Amino acid sequence: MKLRFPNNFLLGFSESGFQFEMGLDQSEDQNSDWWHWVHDEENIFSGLVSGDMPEQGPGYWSLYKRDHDIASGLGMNCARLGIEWSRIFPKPTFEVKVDVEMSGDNLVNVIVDKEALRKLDALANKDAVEHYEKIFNDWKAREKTLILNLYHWTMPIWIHDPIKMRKAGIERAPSGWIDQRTVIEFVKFAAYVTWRFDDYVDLWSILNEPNVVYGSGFVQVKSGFPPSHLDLQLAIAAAKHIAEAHARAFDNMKSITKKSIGIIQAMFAIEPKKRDVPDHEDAAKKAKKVEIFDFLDLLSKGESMFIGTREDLANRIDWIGVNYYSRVVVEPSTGGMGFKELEGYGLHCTPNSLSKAGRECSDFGWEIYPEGIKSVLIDTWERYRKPIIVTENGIADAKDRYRPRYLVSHIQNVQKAFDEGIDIRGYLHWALVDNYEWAQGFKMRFGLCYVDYETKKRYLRPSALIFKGITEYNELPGEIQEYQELLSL
Ligand code: PGI
Repeated sequence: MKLRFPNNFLLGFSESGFQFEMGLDQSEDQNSDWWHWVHDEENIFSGLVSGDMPEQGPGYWSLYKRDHDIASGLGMNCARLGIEWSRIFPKPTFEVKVDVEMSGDNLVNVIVDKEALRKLDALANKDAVEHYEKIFNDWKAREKTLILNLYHWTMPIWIHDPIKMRKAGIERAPSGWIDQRTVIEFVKFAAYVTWRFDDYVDLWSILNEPNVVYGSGFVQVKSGFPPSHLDLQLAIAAAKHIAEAHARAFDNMKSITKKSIGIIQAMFAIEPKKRDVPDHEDAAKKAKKVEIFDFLDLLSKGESMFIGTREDLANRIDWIGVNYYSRVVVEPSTGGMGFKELEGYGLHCTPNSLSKAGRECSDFGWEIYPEGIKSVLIDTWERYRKPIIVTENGIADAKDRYRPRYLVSHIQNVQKAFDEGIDIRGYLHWALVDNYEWAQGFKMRFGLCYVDYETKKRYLRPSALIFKGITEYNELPGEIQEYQELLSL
């Protein structure tokens, strides 16, 4: 059976600045929190981060034409790119005055006017601005869709210095999202980027995976994510400020652009250990709310179980980006939030083993669970009724042993969701080429292309040709679906 996509369906790749840009020539950016974080001796020595350096990366800053050629060759019609705040504003923007309105502790309005934009333009690093223009222009000249995402986890060191937070105490260091001033500086950056680059951009996204930023930074502190400071109250403070940053950026961007503005969220299929057992089903429901939907509820309905009611944050999402990799299996727990994530399933498996359910697991130890993408898409659609794009889906698989089947089975499930009437506009793969996987460094290889980090050469993996086969006729032919059938053990 053939499964067809509509003609304007977006098929492409996603990437972020920090993970891809550095590697060649003058591309190193030392002005971000993450650059300092992964260079820190104590972080490396303790094993919190890998010791790999992002400046040895795939070098997209220099090789963007090459990567765009590859993507075009694979028939891709859409790219989701990231822009680095620390490149645009390597120096503080505090001196640019903007009107700010508070209601108690809540930041309810920020106005970045024309004069502020001109001052920001004077402060911006023109080399970086012009270089991004070249990159965007090269992609747009190919008549393709560009989604630009503003925040993919990195920020300038002048606003977030996680090492200094650890050494001097969080009160005595630039503390990123736990400091409300960060909201204002982020809104300036968002307004400036929209004003400067809107001509190139088809769809805007403000945040990539806010749930991971406060969750990994303040709760799952072994993840190697800055500032790695265990404190649930601070996680909530960060979440509140990130939500304010999104909403106030959204308001300012709306006065500059007519284009749709979305948010990208990390989604997992959250499933109960025992189906149809009420307290297990209940635990899964709670986990979904806490880990995935609470933040989106805040920005769509103005309601959060942690932050309360905020009318000024509601209706700030035009489209939703779904990043899906695997599932999480939970059981009830008396402590904590009422649920516990189980080892041996989903994200918590041994690399290259079989999960407790007998499913294959990636180099990262993430269980391959393709039907989960369908349920996540259905849940997201039913809850928000907004257009959806799968903005990330992929697998760490250096040898390309699992990826062909991963790719086909996930796209097949996206199509099934589409056939059920869900408004899905596209599927973007993570990633086009191998890149810097945050605290894990270069070991995790997510690329449709292998990268030789010595020479920066890109080599197509077999999966890349499968992707090409799908874009070629804009459908999943039966012949290719057979790759998926090998999956059942
Ligand atoms: O790990 C692969 C990719 C990253 O390279 C992207 O930057 C990031 O957006 N990925 C996987 C996820 N998110 C991203 C899924 C959620 C997740 C985040 C952190 C799972 C485990 C840890």
